[in-house]
Amino acid sequence: MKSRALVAAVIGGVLLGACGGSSGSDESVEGESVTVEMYDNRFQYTEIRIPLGGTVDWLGSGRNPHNSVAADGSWSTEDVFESLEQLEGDSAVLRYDDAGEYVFFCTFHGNAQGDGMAGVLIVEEGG
Ligand SMILES: [Cu+2]
Repeated sequence: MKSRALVAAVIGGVLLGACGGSSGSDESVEGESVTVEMYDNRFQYTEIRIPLGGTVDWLGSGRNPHNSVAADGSWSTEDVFESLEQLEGDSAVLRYDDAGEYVFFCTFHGNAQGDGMAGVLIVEEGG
């Protein structure tokens, strides 16, 4: 088990390296219903854009428990998952009906200042 985890970690490192250039803008996604995997220990996307009424499926995809919580306290995956500990395969779909720009973070691996496991969700008003 231990060596297997190590191999997975090495492969992950290679894949990350292959992606190259951490310009900061290559981790963004846009859509009406977006899935964001919560890895160990980072979000798949750090900038997410959805229209008003759009959804985000916050999906556990690591060995550690994760969650996504708005820094301003306006929403949390706990609202629908009823726990802050989402493990691999645990899904929490949230619908956003208030436009705004929300800093979000994982309470275990980030903070409300946007450090560590964190990102920005932008809910855009329709035209
Ligand atoms: Cu986390």
